[in-house]
Amino acid sequence: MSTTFPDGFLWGGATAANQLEGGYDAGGKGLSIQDVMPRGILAPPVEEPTADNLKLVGIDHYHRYAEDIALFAEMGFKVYRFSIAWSRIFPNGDEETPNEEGLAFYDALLDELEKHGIEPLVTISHYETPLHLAKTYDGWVDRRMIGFYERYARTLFERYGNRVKYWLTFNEINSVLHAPLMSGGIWTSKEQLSKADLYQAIHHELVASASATKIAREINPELRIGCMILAMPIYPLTPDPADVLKVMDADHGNLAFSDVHVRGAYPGYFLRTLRDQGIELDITDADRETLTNTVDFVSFSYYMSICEAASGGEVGQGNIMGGIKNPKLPASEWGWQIDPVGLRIVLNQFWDRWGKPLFIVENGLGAKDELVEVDGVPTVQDDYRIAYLNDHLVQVREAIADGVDVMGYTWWGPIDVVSASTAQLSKRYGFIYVDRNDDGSGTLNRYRKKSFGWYRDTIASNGANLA
Ligand code: BGP
Repeated sequence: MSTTFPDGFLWGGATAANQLEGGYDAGGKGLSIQDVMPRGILAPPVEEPTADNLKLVGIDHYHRYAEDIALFAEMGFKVYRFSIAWSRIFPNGDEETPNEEGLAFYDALLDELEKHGIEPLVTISHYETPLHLAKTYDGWVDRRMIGFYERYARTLFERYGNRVKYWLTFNEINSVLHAPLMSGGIWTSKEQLSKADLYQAIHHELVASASATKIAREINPELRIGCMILAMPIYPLTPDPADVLKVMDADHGNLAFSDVHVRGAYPGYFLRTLRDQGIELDITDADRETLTNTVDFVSFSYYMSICEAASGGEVGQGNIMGGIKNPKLPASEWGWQIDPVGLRIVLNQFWDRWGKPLFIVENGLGAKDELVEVDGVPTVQDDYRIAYLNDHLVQVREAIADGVDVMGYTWWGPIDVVSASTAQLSKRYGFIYVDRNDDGSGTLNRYRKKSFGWYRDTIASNGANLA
């Protein structure tokens, strides 16, 4: 081991409002797209919230946040990434004034974090566009969304800007290519959506993100704004240059987003993609100017890698976007291929490309857990999760030794939450088990898994316990 984690490394965990809060109509909250997506991205949305939608209650964090944050504190969290439910603050999304009760909820949550000395990291928009904006404006396809988002972001910066330093504008912004409703609030079905509208929506999101960055700096120059992308290293299935070229194209599809976030302008390859498809975007001079408000850091989620090939290969399952299976790698119970070395690879790739501090804001293993009793206390012997965590952190340590500037690491779902893609509770990521099942039954009690103590020791030793 040549080096170790720097002092002040931000260890913690990450969640999203729609996956754990519940209270879907409490405190004046409006409906979000998630309230009508009982099967995640596996099936089209429904008309009304239905009882089979696990997100309506989530894990009842809306009422139990103090208990949950106390458990995070027990693990020694330095940082907690959470998202704000847009429709708690602006129930429809296009109102002039915010909902005070919604704002007060996050004040109370921040009070708990402060009490425990945990730094907040806030995602402004994490897959929870207000339903009204999706249905009335077709989400980000409509330019007016920029104004609604600016008002929402300004409200957050003004209210919490003196106590929240780190902000992320959009969760996994590149996932809109694959999940236009969940990621972009676009009500038109994926099959019906034209490429021109999809790219226009992307443009609006990128402008909104840059505009929020500008607003944040005007309100408080101390604020640090990051972009957030779904990172997935892509390997050629064979050394055939045609496969390598496929990888380059697929990589560009994802990297374009942060190229704009970091460099403030569209890269040539992206403009070519538009030209080749005969798409002319509505990009104003003011938009171009706004895009120059670039981010302070780049954050990303990392779960798996994929392969690409000009032809052949077996298609596997994946995190929103899948790809061709890698014959060299094992997979989780949900078919996501486990690749710790891929994390070191993306950290290096991103650092070499952008030279901005990097923040791993999601990484984790979704698995079926079995609740057992040890000395009369319910727990889960999740050695598989510990192994996943250990192996990925070893690669983070390697990347730091490579010279990469890594700000921190937040494990996805430190407490079991409802899954984004499949809307299940049985796909568990937590160090804390929540007694709730896919049929909605359960006490909602929380239990520490074996990994709880392991992560606590990792944080306490600043990574010195890694195998
Ligand atoms: C990311 C999302 C998260 C989270 C995670 C795990 O794509 O940003 O919201 O849920 O993936 O995915 P899933 O919940 O589908 O297993």
